[in-house]
Amino acid sequence: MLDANESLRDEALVRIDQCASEEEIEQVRIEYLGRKGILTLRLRGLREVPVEERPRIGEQLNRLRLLIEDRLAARLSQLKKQAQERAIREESVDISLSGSRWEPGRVHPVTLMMDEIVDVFLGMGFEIARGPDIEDDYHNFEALNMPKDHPARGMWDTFFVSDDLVLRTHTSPVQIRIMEKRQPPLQIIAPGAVYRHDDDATHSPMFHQVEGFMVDSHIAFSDLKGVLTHFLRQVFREDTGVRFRPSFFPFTEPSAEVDIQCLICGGQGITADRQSCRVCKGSGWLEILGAGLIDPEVFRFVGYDPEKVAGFAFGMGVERIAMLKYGIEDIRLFFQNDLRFLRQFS
Ligand code: FA5
Repeated sequence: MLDANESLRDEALVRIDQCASEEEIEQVRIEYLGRKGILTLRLRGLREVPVEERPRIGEQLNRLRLLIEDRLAARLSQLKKQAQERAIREESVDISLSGSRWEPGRVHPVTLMMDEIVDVFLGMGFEIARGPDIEDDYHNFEALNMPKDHPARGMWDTFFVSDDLVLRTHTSPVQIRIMEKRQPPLQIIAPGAVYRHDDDATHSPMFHQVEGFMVDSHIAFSDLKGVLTHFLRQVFREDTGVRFRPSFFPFTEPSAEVDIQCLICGGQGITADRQSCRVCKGSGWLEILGAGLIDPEVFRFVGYDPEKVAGFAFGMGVERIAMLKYGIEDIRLFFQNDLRFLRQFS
């Protein structure tokens, strides 16, 4: 009996030493000390041992149980320590490795241009307003004096969302939304994205406009000329020539296209090597925005009395201004995310 217990002890200690995980330790514990474990059964079998032998063998078995319990606990803590050391080793940072480079981000050139434009108008006391990109037919066309089926709507190649909703084709609907809610005097700019079914080197299906308008009791065309001339001379050069050319928009009367003197040929129409200027196509002028005095019909739509108020409005393409300012020939460069292009602006 004593020999049998000794060999049980040797065998159990070897098994414990061989355990390589917490799961294996648990398995060995159940095998020896569980309800039907080898040692548990032996302790229960003491009843069959002759009375005079029982104390000695009982004591031996109890010592064996304590020994197995101790060795299991010791092996378990040894395994945990090893696992911890391995984790520390594996997670440690190798400070001799070269670091990864983080490129600082830059503001997109269209955002830079937009901020510059907005800044000049804030300096003149204008306030910023915004409108929705998905606009209803009424605000995008009808209240801007373009009834349904009117041919003037053809000036804007429209993306339709539904019969009544469009992706706004210009920022002019913001004029209507503000005037519906507020009374003059108003001095507002409305920057934002607009959408047209257009796509070539100078036209993009999504681009940005800055709308501006001023409404009060005595606004004249000379106010429009003063504001826009100041703006253009701030963004371009102080001596930039500015020209107002008669044009047509259904929501302004009279209307004008505003040109600046060509920045490449200095308004000569020919370059230093006596070639016709490619940028202004030999005309010496570059079209930059549309403008005019707000049509009395538009005032009637928003409930203003056209006998009592007057105003001007203008709308410009931000990408076009950036193209002229930085000599960029293809509008698509702004949206292709080529870092070699984008990195040139800061
Ligand atoms: C308008 O959109 C008018 N709402 C502007 C206006 C406002 C006039 C208030 C009078 C009073 P137009 O369609 O011309 O007008 O566009 C204005 C500017 O947007 C153009 O001068 C041009 O710079 C720019 N633009 C027009 N279409 C595109 C396009 N597809 N891609 C990039 N820029 C464009």
